Amino acid sequence: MIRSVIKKPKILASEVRCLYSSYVKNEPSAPSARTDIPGPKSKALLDNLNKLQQANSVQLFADYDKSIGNYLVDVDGNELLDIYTQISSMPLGYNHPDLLKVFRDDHNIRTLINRPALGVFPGADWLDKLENVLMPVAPKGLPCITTMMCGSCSNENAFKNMFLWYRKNQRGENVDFTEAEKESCMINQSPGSPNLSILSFMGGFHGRTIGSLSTTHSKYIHKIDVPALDWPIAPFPKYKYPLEENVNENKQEDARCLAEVESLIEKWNKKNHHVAGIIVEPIQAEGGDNEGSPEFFQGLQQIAKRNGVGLLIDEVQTGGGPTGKFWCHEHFNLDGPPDIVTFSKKMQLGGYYHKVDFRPQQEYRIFNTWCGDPGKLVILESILNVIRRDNLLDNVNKAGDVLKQGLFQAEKEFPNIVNSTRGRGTFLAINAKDGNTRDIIVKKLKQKGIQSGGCGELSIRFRPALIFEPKHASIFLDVFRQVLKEL
Ligand code: PSZ
Repeated sequence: MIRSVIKKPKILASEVRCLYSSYVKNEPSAPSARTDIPGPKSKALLDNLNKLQQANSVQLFADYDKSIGNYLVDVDGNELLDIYTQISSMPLGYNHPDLLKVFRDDHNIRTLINRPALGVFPGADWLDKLENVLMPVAPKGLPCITTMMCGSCSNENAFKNMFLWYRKNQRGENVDFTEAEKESCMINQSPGSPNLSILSFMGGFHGRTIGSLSTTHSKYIHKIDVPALDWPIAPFPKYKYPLEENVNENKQEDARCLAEVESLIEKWNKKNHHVAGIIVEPIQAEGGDNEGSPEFFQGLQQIAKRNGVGLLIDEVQTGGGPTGKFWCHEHFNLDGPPDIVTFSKKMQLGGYYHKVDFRPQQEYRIFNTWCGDPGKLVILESILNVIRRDNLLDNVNKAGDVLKQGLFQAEKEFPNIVNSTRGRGTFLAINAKDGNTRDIIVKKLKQKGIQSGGCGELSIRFRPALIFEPKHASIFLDVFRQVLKEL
């Protein structure tokens, strides 16, 4: 889809700016919705897909040949400005020229098709890729890396890692497993399968596999009918906005939640169901973009250290730059690194960084067939090069500023409809006055060519690509204002 400037009879100044200043050329200059969304072609495809599977979560069918930059193009020809980006997973938008080149390279194609079982037969350049792609963006103080597939399996294996670490600390460094442990674990009994737990937070989302689902508490539809582990669940701060006007109350809220964490650890320890680790998102994303203050996270880290409990920060959704720093927890001025940081989404493959102390003592304890995918790592290599070359974190901060100021403005103009603008970088959210209004806003945005998404009960969330520029923020804000006027 080449949009030639020369062939057009009249060129608008804004269009020229769009064509030449974008990180990705040939983006549409504005969103356009030609049909209802989903349009007739999407609807027909959905009818047929529904014969094969429960597919009612599908919003539209996309044309990934035509989608470009910040614009998701659907099969009906609608060009949607995408501020949702595959649930926050497209750092460079669609069909970025640098990524289109990745598999023109023969070695990279061979890397893709000869997919190894990385835990046993890694390729000659695997170490080089880890050292030169994943380690340069490692959170400060975390020198070890374990690669995995998706966010859920990263958290799942990170939990195991925390349990192994906890038991190692109990056992002492060089103590062998006992016969009783070896036998009892085979029938899911202690001492081999110990009664340990992971503390998580109300409103958190960490995945849908059985272990991670027990730490997910955002919506019942994720959990209902599935057995859950009896693990402690602490309250996550719920702040009053605007933050500057509610400093004292929000401080008390931090203290309340931290006290509850400490008391839950004590309670679970007492009933011999010791807490081995804590899992927390730096911003609870699925649960409604609930922020925790730096002080909250500092306090949480102190509690973890004081109690000999591991601290896992889940950066699956926040990692890779959308908050204006590569990792969101860098905003928190922690006293040293967390013990484990999990990632996926924008990082293309899953995995986690961790402290040396969390390294299992025996091989095959954290292991599966693929242990990640080198094919994804060569894509990530290009993504990270583009982020550095084009200074995209700087762009995130600039676009985020425009977007956030515009959202504050919208709150002022429409105080009865929207409130509680919050977030960092372009990882922002705003609340509607109620869930129904939120759903109407998301729907109307879609009909005007904006692909957005809700989270929690009331929130509209912003998850654009790192190539979302101030001009895209302005386009969004214009449409947003129109929608709010129509309500
Ligand atoms: O409904 C779902 O299954 C969704 S919607 C968004 C997600 C999942 N996010 C995934 C996610 C996450 O946001 C955080 C903070 N941690 C873990 C996960 C799980 O990642 P995946 O989906 O790759 O297993």
